[in-house]
Amino acid sequence: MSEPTPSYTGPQRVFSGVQPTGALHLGNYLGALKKFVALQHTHDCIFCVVDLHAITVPQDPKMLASNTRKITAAFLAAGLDPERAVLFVQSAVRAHSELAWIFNCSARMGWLERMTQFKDKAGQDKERASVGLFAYPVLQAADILAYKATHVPVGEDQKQHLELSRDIAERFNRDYDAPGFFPLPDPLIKGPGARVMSLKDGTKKMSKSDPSDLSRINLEDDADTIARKIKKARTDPEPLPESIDGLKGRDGAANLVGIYAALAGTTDQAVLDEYAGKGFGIFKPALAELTVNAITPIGEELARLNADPGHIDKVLADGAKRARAIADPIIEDVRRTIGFWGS
Ligand code: AQP
Repeated sequence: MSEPTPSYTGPQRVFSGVQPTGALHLGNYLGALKKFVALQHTHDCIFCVVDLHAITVPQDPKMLASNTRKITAAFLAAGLDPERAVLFVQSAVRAHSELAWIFNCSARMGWLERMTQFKDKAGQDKERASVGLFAYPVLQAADILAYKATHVPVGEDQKQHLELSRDIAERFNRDYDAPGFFPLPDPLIKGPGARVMSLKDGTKKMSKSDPSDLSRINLEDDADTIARKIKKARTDPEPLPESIDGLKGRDGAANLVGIYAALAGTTDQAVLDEYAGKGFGIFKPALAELTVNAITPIGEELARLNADPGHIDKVLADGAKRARAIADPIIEDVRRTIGFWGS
C-alpha cells in the first residue's frame, strides 16, 4: 500500500478577487463583498482587484484605471478595513503573472476545455476569443496559490474554477515531487446570496455585463431606482408558498425570496414563514425597503470615496507592498523547486 500524500500544514489564509469591469451589483455584494467583510474579523484575508483578468476581453485603458479605483472604493464602502485585510491591484504584484505561466505548464488542455464560463463568455465565436480568456482559471489558481491561500469565498459561478485550482495545486505538488507544497484551496460558497439571479430572468445570474440595467441593482442606485427595479422584477401572479418546494419552477419568485433572506441574514424558509400566502404587491415593497436600507448607505460612502482618488491610491500602494511581502518568498521557493537558475 502506498503512503498517504502529506498535505499542506501552513497557515490558513483567505483570498478572493473582483474584476474591474464595471459598477458592482447586488450579486457581487451578497455573493462576495458582504462575505469578505465578515471574514476579515475571523481570518487572515487578502483581497484583490483583478485587472489582469479584466483584459481577457478588450478594455478601454482610461476606463480600466478608473474602474480599478471604483472597485477598491466599493470594497471600502462595503466595510473592508485595509489595515486588517490586504487590499491591492493584481497587476501591481508580478507574482501573479509569473506563477500563472508556471501553472500553464501544469494545467491540462482537457481540464480547461471543460470550463463552462469560457464557453459562455466566448459564445459562438470561440476561435476569436483571446488565449487569456481560455487560460483565465489558470491565472485564478496563481492568484490564490501565490499566497498559499487555503480558503476562497466566491459566488456559486466560480465553483468550477476553484476545483481546477485544486487540480493544478495537486499536479504541481506531484510533478515536482513536493508533497504539501501548495494547499488545495477550499471554496467558501455557503449561505443565501451565493447565486443572485437577474431581476428580468430568474434563470440567468445577475451580471455587470447584462445589457439591461433593469436586470440588476447597482450599489450606486438611489432609493427610487432600487424600488422601481424591484417593482418591475419579473415574477408570477401566485402568492408566496409555505415551503421551499413550492418555489420550484418559480425562478423569479425564488430569486426575490433568496435576496430577502441574504439581506436580512436569515433563511429562505424563514422568509416564507413570514410571507406565505401574501402576493408580490406586499412582498416587493418590503423587499425594496430592506434593499434600500442595506444598499444606499454603501452607495453614499462610495460616492464620497470616489471623490478622493488620492486616498484610494494610498490604500492600493500600501496593499501592494504587503501583498509582495507575502508572495515574493513563495515565488522564490517555487523557482527553487522547479530548478530555475539563480534560485
Ligand atoms: N449573480 C451573482 N450572485 C452571487 N455572486 C456573484 N458574483 C458575481 N455575480 C454574482 C461574485 O462576485 C465576485 C466578483 O465577480 P467578478 O466581478 O470578478 O466577476 P463575475 O463573476 O464575472 O461578475 P459579473 O457581474 O458576472 O461580471 P461580468 O458580467 O463582467 O462577467 C465573484 O466572487 C463572483 O462569484
